[in-house]
Amino acid sequence: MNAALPSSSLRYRSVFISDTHLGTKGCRSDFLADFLGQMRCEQLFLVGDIVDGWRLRKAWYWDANHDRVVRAILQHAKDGTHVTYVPGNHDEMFRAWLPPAQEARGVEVAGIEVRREATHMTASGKRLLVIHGDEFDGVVRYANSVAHFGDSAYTTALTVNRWLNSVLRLLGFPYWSLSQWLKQRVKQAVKAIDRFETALSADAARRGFDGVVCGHIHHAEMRRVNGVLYCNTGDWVESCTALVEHHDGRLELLDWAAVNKLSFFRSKSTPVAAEA
Ligand SMILES: [Mn+2]
Repeated sequence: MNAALPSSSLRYRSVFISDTHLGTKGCRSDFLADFLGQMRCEQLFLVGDIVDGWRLRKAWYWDANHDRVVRAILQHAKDGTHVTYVPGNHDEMFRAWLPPAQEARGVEVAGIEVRREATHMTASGKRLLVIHGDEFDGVVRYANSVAHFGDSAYTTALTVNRWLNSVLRLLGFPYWSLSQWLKQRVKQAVKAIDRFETALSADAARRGFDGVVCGHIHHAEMRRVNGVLYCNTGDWVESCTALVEHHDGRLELLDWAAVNKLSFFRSKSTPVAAEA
């Protein structure tokens, strides 16, 4: 475990990850296990939806890489990294054990501190609120499906649209624009993301924080929103991103897949257990 010597560039003061969704097929546990095994940090924050046990889902999925991820996290704790776990809505079962959000300490489990929310002080003196973000679902009204359309998906959609409309014409139906529908969906998604960022930043500002670190919407971002630093760690289903703090307090969004030129089409190693 963690046998490979980490390159000095993978040493951080703190690392924040969220939305890994362990227990689902979508989790890029292979990439995540590599990242966790290679990096070193003083503080590791697990910002929710780490394990996906949402409403006792029927399609539980676990393979050797999911094991590697869990072992790597426990190893970090053993090696002296302060690991903080802030559960999200998909791992809300852990929330039941916890004292109210603003209490000084959480509950310690296997060397990991589990808390409803956390505060982090950067090396440069910035005070950050660390929360998953689903607390704001009531305020943020999402589009029916907050879809993520990449350029290639969009191009494919347009091709499908041409075929679809040939069929519709043959059957005597009027033209239906998939691209307009998709554009509308994307617009709604962008608006929802904006509402989320605004709501969290406003709350962090109201509570006197310099910034907020969150997850939940699977959209990695680091930007100033109304004078507050808004950081979203992204996810390990699609983006494979982490927020890292360098030793001088500098924050950076690390795109693990891009840095390592990983292909999302690469198949994962053979699963040891898979249940549908
Ligand atoms: Mn979530």
